[in-house]
Amino acid sequence: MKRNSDFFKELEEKKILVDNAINYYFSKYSFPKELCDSMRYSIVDSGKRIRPILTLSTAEIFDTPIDIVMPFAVAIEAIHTYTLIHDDLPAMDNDDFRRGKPTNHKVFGEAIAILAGDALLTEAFNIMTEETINKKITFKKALLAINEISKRCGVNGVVGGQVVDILSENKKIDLTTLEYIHTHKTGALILASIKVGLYLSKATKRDFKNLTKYGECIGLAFQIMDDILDIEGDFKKLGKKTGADISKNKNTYPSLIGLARSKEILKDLTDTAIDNLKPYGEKANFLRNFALYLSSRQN
Ligand code: GRG
Repeated sequence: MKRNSDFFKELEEKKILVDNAINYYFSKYSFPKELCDSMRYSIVDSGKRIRPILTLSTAEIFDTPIDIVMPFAVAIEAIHTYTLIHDDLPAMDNDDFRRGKPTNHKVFGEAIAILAGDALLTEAFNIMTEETINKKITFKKALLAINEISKRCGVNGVVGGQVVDILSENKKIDLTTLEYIHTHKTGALILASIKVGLYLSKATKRDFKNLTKYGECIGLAFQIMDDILDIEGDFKKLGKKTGADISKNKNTYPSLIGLARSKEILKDLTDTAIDNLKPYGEKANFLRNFALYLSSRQN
C-alpha cells in the first residue's frame, strides 16, 4: 500500500481537480446575482469533496477518462451542497455554521437559501445531461448514472432518510430505524457516488457487487463517525458546532449503543469495506486508504 503521505498528497490533488471543475461549472451563472452568489457561497472553495473524489477514484480503477466522470462528480457535490443548505435551515436543523462559515440562510436569508438549494439540485441534472451531449458520452451509461443519482436522492434515499430523521426527534427509536436513517440520509449519496463511477466505466456485475458493498459500508461508517465527532470533535476542525445531536435529542449510534460499541462497529464496517477491494490489488490503494481516512477523520 502507498505510504500515508502519498495518500494525502493524492487526496489533495484530487480535491484541487474537483475544486477547479466546480469553479468552472459554477462561474457560468451570473443572473439573478443574489441566487448565483448564494449558490457559489456554499459550493465554491469549501467542503472535503468526499463524494466527487469517490466517483473519480472508482472510475480510476477502470481507467475511465476523468473528463467523462468529472461533470457527474461535480453534479453529486452540487446535490450534496443543496442538502447541507436545506438541512441547516431553521425548519430543519437550524444551524448557524457550516464549512467553517455562517450558514447560507444566515448570509442570504431563508428564501434565497432555499432557492439556492433548489437551483443546485436542478443544475446538477443540467450539468450531467448537457455534458453527456457535449462530450458524446454513451447515452446508456449516462442514463444509468443519472437514474442511480435520482433514485438515491429522493423518497427512497436522502429525502426519505431526512424525513424519518426529523420525525424521530425526541422519540426513542430502535437500531433498525437508526440504520435506515443513516443509510438513507447520508449513505445513499455516498453509495451513488461510487455506483456512478461504475456506470460510467467498463465494470462487471462482480465489480458492482464488490464496490456496492464497499460503498454501503463506508456510507454507514461515515455517518457513525459523524455521530462520534458530534461528541468528540473540535469546532475549529469541524467548522460547525459539536454537541448538536445531544441538544436536539437526536438518535445517534452513541446515544443508542454507546461510544465504545459505535467505534467497534465503525472499525468492522471499515474492515469489511477494505476486504471487498481485494480483487483490485494496487489499483484500489486509494479507496483502501480513503476508507481508513474516513474512519479517523477529524472534520
Ligand atoms: C435536506 C433533503 C435534505 C437532506 C439532508 C445530508 C443531510 C440530509 C443532512 C446533513 C446533516 C448532516 C451534517 C449529516 C451528517 C453527514 C453529512 C452529510 C455530513 C456532511 O458531509 P461532509 O462531512 O461535509 O462530507 P463537507 O462540508 O466536507 O462536504
